[in-house]
Amino acid sequence: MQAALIGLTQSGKSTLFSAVTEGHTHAGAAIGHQTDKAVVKVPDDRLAVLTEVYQPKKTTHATIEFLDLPGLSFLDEAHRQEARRIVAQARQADMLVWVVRAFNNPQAAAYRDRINPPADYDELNTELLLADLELIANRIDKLQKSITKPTPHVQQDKVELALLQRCHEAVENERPIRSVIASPEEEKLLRSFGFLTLKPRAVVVNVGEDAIGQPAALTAEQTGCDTLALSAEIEAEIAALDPADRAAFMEDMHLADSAKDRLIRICYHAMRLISFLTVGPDEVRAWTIPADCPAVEAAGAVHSDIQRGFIRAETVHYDDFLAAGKDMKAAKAAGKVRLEGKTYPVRDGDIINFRFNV
Ligand SMILES: Nc1nc2c(ncn2[C@@H]2O[C@H](COP(=O)(O)OP(=O)(O)O)[C@@H](O)[C@H]2O)c(=O)[nH]1
Ligand SMILES: [Mg+2]
Repeated sequence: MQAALIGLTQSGKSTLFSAVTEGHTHAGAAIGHQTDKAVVKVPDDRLAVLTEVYQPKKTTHATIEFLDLPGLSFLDEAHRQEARRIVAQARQADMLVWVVRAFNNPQAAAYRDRINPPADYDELNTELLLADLELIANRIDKLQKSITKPTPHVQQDKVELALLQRCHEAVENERPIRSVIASPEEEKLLRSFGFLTLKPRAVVVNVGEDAIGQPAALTAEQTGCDTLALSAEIEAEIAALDPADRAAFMEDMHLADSAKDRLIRICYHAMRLISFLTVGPDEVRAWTIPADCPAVEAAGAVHSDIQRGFIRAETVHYDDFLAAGKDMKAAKAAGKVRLEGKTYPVRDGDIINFRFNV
C-alpha cells in the first residue's frame, strides 16, 4: 500500500520524505524533478514489548510505501503540463499526503512568493478537484454515446453514468468525490479511475522550527481529515541521528514524540489497514490486513496453507495480554484467550495463534 506526498513546489515534500524514510534519498529526488519511493516500517510500540517478552530470533514490523512526487506548479501552461504528469502518478497511490508550506526560508523561494498555508491549501484543493472534473467529464461524454447503442453492457454503463453525474455535480460544487460515495460497491466501480478526491488523505502543515507547538494555520476542522503540524527539517534531522541520541535532541526541541512516526501511523490507518500480531521464539511480527478482515483471510496473510486448513484463531488482544502481566498463561486463566472462527473480524492488536490442519 502506497501513500504519495503531494503539494506545491518547495513545500518540503522531499525533506519530509527523507524524514519518513530515515534518509533514503537519491540525487534525482534532491533536484526535485523525479519521483522517489521507499518502504518504511510502521512504528508499533507493542512489538518492542512483545520482543522483550518472547526474545525471538527476529522482529518484523508492518510496512507501507511512501512516494515522493515532484512539486506541483500552476503558474503557466508548461508547468500545468508537468502537473498533469505528476497527478497521473498520484492517481496510482492508495492515499495522498498533502504537504502545505508554512515555514519561512529565504533560501527556498516560496510558491507565488507567499507563505500562506490556507491559500496554498485552497489552490491545491481546487486543482485536484479540476483534475478529477476533467476525467469525469471525459468519461461521461463516452458513456452518453455508448448508451445509445444496444451493447451487452448498456445497463452497466447507465449505472456508471448516473454515478459519475453525481460525482460531477459534487466536484463542480467544490466537494470531493468521497462526499457522494454511498457504498463500497460504488467505490469499487470508481476505483480504476484513481480519482484524487476519492482517496483517503492526510494533511501535513510544514511549519518553521520556531513555530513548533504553536497553533497551526490549518486544522483538522478546516481540512476534514487528519492534519499534522510538524517541521520536516527538524524531523529529517532527528531521523538522521543515531537512534540513541534522538531522545535528548527531541527533549531539547520540546518535542514529546516523533511527528514522523505519528504521520506513518496516521497513513496506515487512513488506508484502512490494521495489524494483528504473532508471537513465538522464532519471530514476533505485525501483519497487515484490511480493517474488518475475517480471521480466515488474516490466516492467509501468514500462509495460504493456514488459510486452507484453518480450524480456529486462538486470539487474545494485546491490551488484555498486557493487563495479564504479559503472561499468556495468566491471560488464559483470566479467560482472555478466545477461540475464534473463520468469520471473526480481526481487531488491530489481536495476538493470534492459528490452529490449522493441512
Ligand atoms: N526552514 C525550513 N526549511 C525547510 C523545511 N522543509 C523544507 N525546507 C527547505 O525548503 C526547500 C524545499 O524543500 P523540499 O523538501 O525540496 O521541497 P519540495 O519541493 O516540496 O520537495 C529546501 O531548501 C529545504 O531545505 C522546514 O521545515 N523548515
Ligand atoms: Mg521535492
